[in-house]
Amino acid sequence: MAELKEKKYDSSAIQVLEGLEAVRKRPGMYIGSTSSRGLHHLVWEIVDNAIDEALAGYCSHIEVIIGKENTITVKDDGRGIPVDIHPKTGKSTVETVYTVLHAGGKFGGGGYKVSGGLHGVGASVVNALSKWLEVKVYKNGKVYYQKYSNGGHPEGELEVIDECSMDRTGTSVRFKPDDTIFEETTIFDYDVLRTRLRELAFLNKGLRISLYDDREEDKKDSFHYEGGIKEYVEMLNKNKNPIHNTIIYGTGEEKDISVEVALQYNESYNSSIYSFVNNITTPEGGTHEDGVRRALTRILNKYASNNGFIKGNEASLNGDDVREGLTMIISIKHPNPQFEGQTKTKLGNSEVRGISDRIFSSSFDRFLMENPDEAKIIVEKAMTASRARVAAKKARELTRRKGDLDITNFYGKLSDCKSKDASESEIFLVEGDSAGGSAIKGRNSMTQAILPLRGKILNVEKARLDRALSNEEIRTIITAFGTGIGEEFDLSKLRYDKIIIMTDADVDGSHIRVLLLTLFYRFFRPLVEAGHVYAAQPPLFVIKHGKNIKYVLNEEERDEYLKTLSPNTKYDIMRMKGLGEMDAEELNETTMDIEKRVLRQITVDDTMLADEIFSNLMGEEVEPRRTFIEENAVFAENLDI
Ligand code: 28F
Repeated sequence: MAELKEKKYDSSAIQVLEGLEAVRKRPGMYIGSTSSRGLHHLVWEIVDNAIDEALAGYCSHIEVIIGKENTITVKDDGRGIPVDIHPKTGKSTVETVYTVLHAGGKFGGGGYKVSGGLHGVGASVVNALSKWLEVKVYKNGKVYYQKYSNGGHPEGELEVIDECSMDRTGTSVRFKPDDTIFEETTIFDYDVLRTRLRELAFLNKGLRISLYDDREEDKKDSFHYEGGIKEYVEMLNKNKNPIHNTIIYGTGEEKDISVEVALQYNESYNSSIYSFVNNITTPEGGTHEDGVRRALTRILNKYASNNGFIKGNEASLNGDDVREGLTMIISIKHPNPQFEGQTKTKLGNSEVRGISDRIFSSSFDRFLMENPDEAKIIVEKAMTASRARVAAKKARELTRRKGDLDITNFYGKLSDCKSKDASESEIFLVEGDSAGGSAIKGRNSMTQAILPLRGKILNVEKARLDRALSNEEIRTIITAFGTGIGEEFDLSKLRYDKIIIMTDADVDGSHIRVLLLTLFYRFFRPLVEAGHVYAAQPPLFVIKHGKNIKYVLNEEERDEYLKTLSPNTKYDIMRMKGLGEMDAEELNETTMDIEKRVLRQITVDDTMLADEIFSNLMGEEVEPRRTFIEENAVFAENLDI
């Protein structure tokens, strides 16, 4: 009997090491990547366990500390991980949680794991990818301690190292990521941690989450929201001019599924809807979002027609109408979520549609009844949107008809490429006629189309679709892309694989670039999301020595190049003022030739941040826009250009 037990323990110990070794072999499979994103994922795995303890009702404060040497400490004041022997592994539960793969899910028994990062793989994965990890548990008036090193190997058993008062309970974990795994970087980004921890505090009302950065003096934040997602909506709408005071809020529970919705309308024409399942963002939406959207349209239509807002033969409100200027957060907690879609971020559980519809519609209905003044403001905003939509449709039809007449005008502008194969074709949107002229001469006419932009591009942050369609430059761009716009948008009709913005490296150039990006982000977002949008990078300096001409992109490259020259080389450096300074051949060499150029792909990783940037930069307020255009580097950083 004893022998059998011994054997069992041995084999499970070997399995443990093999499990953690597998994580070290293919870290990407467990944490997505070993880039900065993967590094931060380690923190989320540990924080998620603390959040679970909070959701179970036992933890009210979570602290995260970035240590001087880029270690991370996470503490909670929950019950503390159990220290007794785990029946399935023969080791303490603490050691089980930290060394057995998927311990969180597998050993959970009873209570379910509701939070969990995108991967939700558990604490043992963090241990496997750390140089060392220490865990302290405060429980039973004692402080328990265990340390692991070199990817999860216990240095000893779980032991009692100190005493504490009987009412002190909780778990504290400190770890140092393994720099042989995270080769790119092991430096934690305060703002990345801050943004997500704040979000977790919004999503879990009443929970306090604090962040400290020991690498710098006095760098700390503490987040605690009694109003939860209501306060989240308030923050998101702060710079967007809300059109009514109350933040509408609905909550309820059905069949172990809890639903929370908060919303408020602002002056803008965009909608910002963010949904979450078990604290995980669901950018592709899903049944929870469907249910709430459906209810929003139905309830507003009912209210509008019962109260005489929809006149005569006027059209009823559609989804786009009721979402104009809407900021909304939907947060549900589900014991068994099923994720679907390309990136597995779309909720699939069909029962959730009806549940979220019922819970939201009853509170929204009541709000409209009880607040007629605010209801009127909201319904009238949607009615205006509806009328504008009808007008936009007419404008589009007009564009199409006028388009026939305009076609010579259009083709006069676009120098199309010969190839009709979209996968090899690209279009350069070029600032100004003179650069446009050089680009036409310098291009590869087989695959490269040139569209010079002469007129001003409308700032669509301040315009509805119908006005955007009346702007000639925008109409030309839409015609060239071939995709259509608004309700008619069809990505499969895109005529070019790459849309390349080519502007000067000066203030005017960045202004035009931002206007174009705003247009793409607001009206052609799938283009950006599918990675079709790029910025060309014309050189900033030209270095001439003897017969040699060298173009470089930035100061860094310039200095690098100068170092390679022998000390007695007599050379000239010129700052390039604009695309127009280069002749066709130079432009081709430096900026357009597929073999030699450097393009920046425009990606929008974080839609919430992008939305904030675009609305702050391109909205009504002049000051933030001016500051931005002057310090345009911020844009590159935040938008991950
Ligand atoms: C710093 C990170 O990891 N906090 C945690 C608990 C509390 C329990 C627990 C955790 C039970 C069977 C797995 C305590 N008492 N913070 C944390 N706090 N895990 S992790 O249980 C672990 C599961 O196997 C806990 C009673 N039940 C649960």
